Amino acid sequence: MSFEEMWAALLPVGRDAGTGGYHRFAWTPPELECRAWFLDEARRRDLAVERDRNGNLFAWWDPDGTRGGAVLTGSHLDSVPGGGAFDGPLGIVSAFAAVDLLRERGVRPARPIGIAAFAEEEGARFGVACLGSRLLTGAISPERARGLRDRDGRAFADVIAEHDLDPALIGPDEDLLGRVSCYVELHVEQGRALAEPVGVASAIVPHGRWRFGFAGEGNHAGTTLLEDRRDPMLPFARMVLAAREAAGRHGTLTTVGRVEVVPNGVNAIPSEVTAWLDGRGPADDAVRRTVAEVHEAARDAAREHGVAVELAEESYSPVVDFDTALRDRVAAALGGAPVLPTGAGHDAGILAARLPTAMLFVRNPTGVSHAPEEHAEPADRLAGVEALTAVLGDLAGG
Ligand code: HGY
Ligand code: MN
Ligand code: MN
Ligand code: MN
Repeated sequence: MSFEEMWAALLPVGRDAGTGGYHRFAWTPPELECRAWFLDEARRRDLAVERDRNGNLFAWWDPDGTRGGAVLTGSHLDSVPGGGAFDGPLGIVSAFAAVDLLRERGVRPARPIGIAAFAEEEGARFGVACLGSRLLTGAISPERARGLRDRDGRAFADVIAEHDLDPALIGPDEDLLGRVSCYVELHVEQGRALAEPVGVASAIVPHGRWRFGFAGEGNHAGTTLLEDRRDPMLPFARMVLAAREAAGRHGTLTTVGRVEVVPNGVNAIPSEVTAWLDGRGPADDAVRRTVAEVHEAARDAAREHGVAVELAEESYSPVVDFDTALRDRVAAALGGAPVLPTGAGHDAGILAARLPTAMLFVRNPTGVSHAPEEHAEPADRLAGVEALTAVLGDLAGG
């Protein structure tokens, strides 16, 4: 199957016909359909397929059966709610297309080439970003992961058990990591910095997620006087505004989402509000100060309204500076390419703690991501495949 044929096959999966946004949450039917597509494409190419103990998928091209020193590429299949078509899948479709090109050109890699589809990269179902690659590398404890719950209250352990994964076995896989020499991820650009079709990543800025829980007192909207209310909506509202104000003060970026209101009626004062804060910025201390100021504002407002507030840090990734030797080698394999940082997190950022890691970005003319307008032109997609082919051919030798 050509790139465009693979792309056409994936495009409708999990896509909302009305908004054009994608809803491919880990272990839900659309994402399972994408997983099946991944396995089909791997088998079509006689690649050895592997699912690790955490549910990450791998397809290996290992003509000499050496198993070791593999060059791994790939990305993720899951999406944010209402996400774009390219964030994740572009890296995987491009990887299969790059293997095809290498074979067409008679390349027999001296090292195995692997294609990964990491599970729950967006954290859209269980809240923690890059859950699959965090488990693989030991960046999250299996105990904590087992207890993570989705928005229906279902535990991660129970969900993966339905897919023949043993929750007792999730966690680092040193054998698998030991078979990999480096990881190169191709991803759609999530911004508008690229003037050329393909760029190379220099770094990922610090970013994290914090869960705010506001507990008040549910009551009747029509019979509870203002002075008798303990309405969690009010400190929540203050938290949202404080997030924007603090970001402005510290040059950071804050976003509030994944809001749950209980019971979320119109004529019932809520008893609880849960809201997640996504915080990112140029430096750790700027992000930390931003979150601290949001927390302080939320606490003050909670006190004023007789509401309890709880803050939990769900995930935090300090700045990732990609391996400079690999970065420069990748740029050289492309005959030179723009080098740029990103404000988006990636599995590559998690794997960078364990392996030399690099990223390629494919130009996005809209600059929009995590929304249906995310885009990459066909010519740029093919430029991305050519770039990945050159990089894999260089790194895997042969
Ligand atoms: O949220 C992110 O930064 C990434 O797109 N997962
Ligand atoms: Mn994303
Ligand atoms: Mn992504
Ligand atoms: Mn009533």
